Amino acid sequence: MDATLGALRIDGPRMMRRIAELAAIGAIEGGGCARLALTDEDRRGRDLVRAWMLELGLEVRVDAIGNVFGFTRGWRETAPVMTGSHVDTVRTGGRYDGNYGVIAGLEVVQTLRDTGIVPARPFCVAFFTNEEGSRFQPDMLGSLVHAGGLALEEAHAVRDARGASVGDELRRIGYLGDERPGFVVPSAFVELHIEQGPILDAEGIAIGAVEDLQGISWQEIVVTGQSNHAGTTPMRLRRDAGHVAAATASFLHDLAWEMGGAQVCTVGRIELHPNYINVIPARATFTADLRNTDEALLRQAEARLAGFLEAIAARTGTTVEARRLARFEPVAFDRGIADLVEETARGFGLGVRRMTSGAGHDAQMMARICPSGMIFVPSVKGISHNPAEHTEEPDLVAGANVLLRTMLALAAR
Ligand code: HGY
Ligand code: MN
Ligand code: MN
Repeated sequence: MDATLGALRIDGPRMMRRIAELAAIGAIEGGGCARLALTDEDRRGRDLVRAWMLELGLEVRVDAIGNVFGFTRGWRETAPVMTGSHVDTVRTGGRYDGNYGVIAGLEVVQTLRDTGIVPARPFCVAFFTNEEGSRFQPDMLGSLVHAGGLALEEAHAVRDARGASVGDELRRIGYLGDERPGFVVPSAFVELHIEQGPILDAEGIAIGAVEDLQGISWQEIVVTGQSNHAGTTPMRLRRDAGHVAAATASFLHDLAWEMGGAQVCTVGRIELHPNYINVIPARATFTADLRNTDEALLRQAEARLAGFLEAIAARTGTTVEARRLARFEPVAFDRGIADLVEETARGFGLGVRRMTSGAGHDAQMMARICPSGMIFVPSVKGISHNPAEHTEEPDLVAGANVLLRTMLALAAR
C-alpha cells in the first residue's frame, strides 16, 4: 500500500462533532436520543444528515420507503461500495446506535475528498428507514424493502399503535422518495456499528469482525379475560389476563435459562386494560422477543411458547391470540469481508476477534443482495438501547479508520 494510503486517517474530532450535533436532535436526559421512526424528530435528524451529504457533494437519492442514499460520482455506471446504518432510535436510545455508522461513512467520504483520493469504485453512504422497529414492525423495515424482502405497498400499510401508517408518515415528513426500492445494488455493503453487547469491552478488544447475526422472532400476544372486582372475586372465578401476561414473562425468562446457549427471551412491552389497582385485567397486550443463533433452537423456543400459552389459556379461562411482528432467520455474512475486516484491523495494530451479532442490523438485509459484512466497536459495559450507551472516542475513531480502509480495499477488488 503506498505511503499516502498508509498514512490515511479520518478526522476524529470532526466525526465526534457531527455525532454530538445529531445527538442534540431529540436529545433526552443522560446524553441519549429519542427519534422514533418517521416522527418530527426523525425528520429533523434525516434533514441534518442529508444536508451533510449535500455539503460533501454527494448526489442524494431517496426511495419510496424513505431510505436515503448519498453517492459519489459514477454510481450509475459502476456499482458502488456502500456503507450505512440508521438514524432512527428507540425511545430511550443512545447517541451511537446507528448514527455512528452513518456519520463514520460521511467521515470516510470527506477524508477521501480532502486528500483527493478517488477509489476504484464510487462510494455510497446510506441510512435506512425504521431500523429499530419500536414504532412500526418489523424492524429493519427500510433495508428489508430495499432487499426485496417485503413489498412496498405492504410496508406502506404498516400502522403504529395509534393507527398512523408508514406511507402517510413518510409523506408527512417529506421522505416519500421517488426511487424504486432496490434501485441500486452495491458491489459490497459494510456496516460499522457499536457492538451493543459486553464482549469486546470485557475482553479489551478494539474491533469485532462480525461473521453472522442471530435469528429474531417478534410476536404481539393479546390475552382476553374478564374485568372483575379485585376484592370480591374468589381466585377460582377469575379470568385474569394480567396473570397470564406475567406468567408468560416468567416462563420465557426461565425458558431462556433452561435452553442456555445463545437463547434469549424478552417481554419488553406489557399493557393491561383497564390498568387499575382494584380491577382484574380484562385484557393484556404484550410482546415476546425471542432470539437464537440456531434456527432449529429458535423454532423450538417458539413452539414452547405456543404450548405454554395454549395450556395457560385453558387453565385460566382466557383466550390468547399471537400475531407475528417480525421473523428473520440467522444470517451468515460474507466470509471474505470478515477476513478483510480482521486483516485491516491487524494492519492498524488493533486487537480484533470474530463474532456474532446479537442485535438486528440493516446489513442482514443487504446480505440478501450483495456481499455484506459488519465492523463492531466496543460498548462500555455492553450497555445499549439506553441513554448511558457509550463508546470511547479512540474506539470510535479506530472503527472509522477500519471502515475507510475496508471500503477502499473492497473498491479495489
Ligand atoms: O432489535 C434489534 O436488534 C435492532 O435494534 N432493531
Ligand atoms: Mn442499530
Ligand atoms: Mn437499536
